Amino acid sequence: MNVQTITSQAFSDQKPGTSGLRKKVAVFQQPHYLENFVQSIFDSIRVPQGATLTLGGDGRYYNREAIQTILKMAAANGFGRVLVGQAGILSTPAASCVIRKYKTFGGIILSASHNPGGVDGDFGIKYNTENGGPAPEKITEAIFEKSKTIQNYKIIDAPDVALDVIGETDLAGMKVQVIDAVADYAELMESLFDFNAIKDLLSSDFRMKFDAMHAVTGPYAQEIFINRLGAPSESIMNCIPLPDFGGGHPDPNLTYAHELVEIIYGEHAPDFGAASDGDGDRNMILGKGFFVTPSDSLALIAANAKMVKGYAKGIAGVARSMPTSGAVDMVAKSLDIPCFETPTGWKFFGNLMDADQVTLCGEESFGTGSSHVREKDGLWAVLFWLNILAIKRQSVEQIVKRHWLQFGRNVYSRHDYEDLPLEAANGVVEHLRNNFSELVGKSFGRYTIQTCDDFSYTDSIDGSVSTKQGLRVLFTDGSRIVFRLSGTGTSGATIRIYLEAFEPDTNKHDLDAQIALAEMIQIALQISELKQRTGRDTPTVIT
Ligand code: G16
Repeated sequence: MNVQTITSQAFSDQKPGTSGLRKKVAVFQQPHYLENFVQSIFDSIRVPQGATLTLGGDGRYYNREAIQTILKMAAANGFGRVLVGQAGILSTPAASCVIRKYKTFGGIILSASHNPGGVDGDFGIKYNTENGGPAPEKITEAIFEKSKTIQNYKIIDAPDVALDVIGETDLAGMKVQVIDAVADYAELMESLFDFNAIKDLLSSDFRMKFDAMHAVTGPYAQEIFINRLGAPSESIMNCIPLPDFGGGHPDPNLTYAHELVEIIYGEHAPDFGAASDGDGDRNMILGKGFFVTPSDSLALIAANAKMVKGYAKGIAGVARSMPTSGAVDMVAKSLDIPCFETPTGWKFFGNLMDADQVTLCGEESFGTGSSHVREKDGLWAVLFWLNILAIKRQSVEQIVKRHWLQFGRNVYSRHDYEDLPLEAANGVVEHLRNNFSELVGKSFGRYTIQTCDDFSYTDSIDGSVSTKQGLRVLFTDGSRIVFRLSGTGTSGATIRIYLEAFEPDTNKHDLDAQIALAEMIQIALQISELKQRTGRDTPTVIT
């Protein structure tokens, strides 16, 4: 094998965020940039000779080029086989499924998730370990440290490998196996959900609309909803993956999935709507003219899990990220199962699932999942809802409102202030942090602050500690405001303000969240001095 060792400079900006390294495409196109990060991964994980790697991405611009580079580097670094999704495409949950099913030595996933793509958009890369989940902090830190000092990388000199046809190719002694990951993933879904019951639902007068947002789930949706579940073809939209996602922002929320939102709030709306993001791990659930918050969706899935085939034996426990509402906590309490509160980022759920302490987990950022893989899983959540709907035969709105009647409603909203100057955003956080002691005991109308803290987390399995994971302002009545800097943006800084108030009064369940939380919103702006420090007082996205 003709291995070349290429000398290059180190890059000190390769710090993986909440979900891997994300930068503008142009940054990744700098000479040696991608190669340095990939070599830093390989050096940090100590690849056993002849190991198998999983490789694929969400199909965004630069996916194919990056895959060819990584294949040649994998061959030079001693891998014996690489499983690649057909055409270089793997959704993030499908990658996790493939790593687990074929027991590969981890995988590399190319995606910037919900961030826009195209030549001027974002690109990203992350490493998932053998359990199929995102690498824990100790590995991502090691990769980052390596990337600051690395001097050279290994690559072979060979022509590109054909990736469009299923089959096997030899690359300087390493096998490149192009696989049908859509089939692998669809089989896993069929083992968890009652496809016959969903088929019956979809052949009744029930209508659904799934929006793949021109991202990676298109082919998976076609195979599952249309081919296997027999839904009419108009049940799916934007299902052709495009390198720039059709110019859209593939983030399934009320702002960016506006095409679907207009349909679901319009005349002749279908009964059920759903969307998923760039790499297929996020989901948004909608009923006719009705939005289900991700926090409520998690709670509802947990409450109804036993009626679904793959979870019929019951769930071991649940976990949610700290800013996610406490709705699932209520369900856990009534089921008498443990409920864990972790920092934002899917990687924090992995240890709990590996130790069988948790079956279901979720985040307010449109992520829901279970121990069937080690990533959040957009289509899985959609199928879970369809399975519940197939059994209950009630509307989405009725199901959610009945859930609130039983457990109470956690009124919830997230306000995002995107693309802020970095210094101003850090200033807001520092200002709050420095004022904790003055805030405690302060009253604002009917709200009084009880405590403030900087969330830190100790992993009960491996004892690792993660600090500075978001600022919590807790009120005496159980309401809370959380402030957090996003870890996934690539331009400027994003402040997220999470607002939550528990509402046991069923007469108030119909209130719009923005109205119910109006006072809290004002308190958040006041105590953070957001307007004075950033010049903004209106969020760019409200969910
Ligand atoms: C990533 C992580 C999620 C996390 C989210 C937070 O999502 O995988 O676990 O909740 O980031 O984003 P932010 O730091 O911007 O609030 P994804 O879908 O981008 O991989």
